[in-house]
Amino acid sequence: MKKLNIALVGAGFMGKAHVIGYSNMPKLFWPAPAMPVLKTVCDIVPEIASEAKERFGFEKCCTDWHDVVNDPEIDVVSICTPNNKHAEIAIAALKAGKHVLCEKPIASTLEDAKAMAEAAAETADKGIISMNAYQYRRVPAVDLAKKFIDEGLIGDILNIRCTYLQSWSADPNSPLSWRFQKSIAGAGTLGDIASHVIDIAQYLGGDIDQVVGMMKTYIKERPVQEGGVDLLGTVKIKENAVKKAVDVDDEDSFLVKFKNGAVGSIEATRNAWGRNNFITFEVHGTMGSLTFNYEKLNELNVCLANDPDDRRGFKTIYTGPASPHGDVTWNIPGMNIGYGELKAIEMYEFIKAVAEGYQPTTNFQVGYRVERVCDAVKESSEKGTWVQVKD
Ligand code: SOE
Repeated sequence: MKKLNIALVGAGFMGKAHVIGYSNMPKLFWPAPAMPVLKTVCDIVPEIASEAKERFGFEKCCTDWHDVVNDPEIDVVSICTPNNKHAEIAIAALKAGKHVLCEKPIASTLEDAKAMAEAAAETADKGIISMNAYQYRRVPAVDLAKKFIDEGLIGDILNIRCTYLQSWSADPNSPLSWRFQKSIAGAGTLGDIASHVIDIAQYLGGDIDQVVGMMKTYIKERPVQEGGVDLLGTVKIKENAVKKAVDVDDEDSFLVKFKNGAVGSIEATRNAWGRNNFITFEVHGTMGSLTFNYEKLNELNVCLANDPDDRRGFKTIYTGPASPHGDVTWNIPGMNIGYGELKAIEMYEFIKAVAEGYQPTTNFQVGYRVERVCDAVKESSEKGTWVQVKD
């Protein structure tokens, strides 16, 4: 079986998720499209790099990403750094002939996102694969929703309502990670999590054409965390810690018009106590409705208009072996999958695309389109008007 040497750049929380995905993929999907080999892990913090080598089982570690991009042994670069580093690493890796899986949002600026999409388009001709890590569209229940839509079972889509609500930054004393700094993250909630549901909305409903919305920052400063590690509010900071300004959005709410005439809404915040990874959508069509909530990710709710009047209502489908990506699920529906299996699905899609030589559904062009929607939301929030998403 073909082997692909993987380099991971950025060994924090998301780096761990990529490793779990690569390691478990062949155990769940067999025969695997190719065998990922954990070759090199790179992190700018030397202790994190060497700990990740030992913990995750990489053969080598380093602290400078140029070393992996210039290493002829490396086939694939998985980018899990803060957003402002995505473009330079991804473009250099693509130009060096490496396949690239990059975390979302694609970049911290629209210019960088465009440059990445252009580099991906140029190198695609040479068989180089790019992918953005918009994994939630690959949840089996979400893919099943897409199947219902594609098969015309809920008719023409009228409305798609999405939310992504989390709670990890609701405490004003949770640390000022890079996710609250515009120079590193580019945007706050918008790029970090609204981007996921923008991707899902466009996956299910086609391209978004126009947006009108608002963005708000409630918590204007946060205590500085020591050590530079992205602790996502799980750590308590010392009471007298220095506070610094937050210059990104906490909360985004916007209405959308799709190119196909459907309408919808998207809301996102990381400050909603009690909401943890509350990714939801409702799709209403002329012939039925679909609803999903990631906090119950093994369930899709379906209501079909043609059911008899006295028994029309939502029924719950529990995803399992018969569902999209059923290999990843256990033998009996209801045994359920979680975030770890989802990462294995993501790596399966990526490695399969690399092994078979086609661009996956969340390639850099798709990531760039999400970024253009985000940019239109920013402009709309400043101007208070509907804004056209640039084509
Ligand atoms: C933090 O909000 C975060 O880690 C996001 O960056 C991820 O994209 C999301 O999937 C989980 O939450």
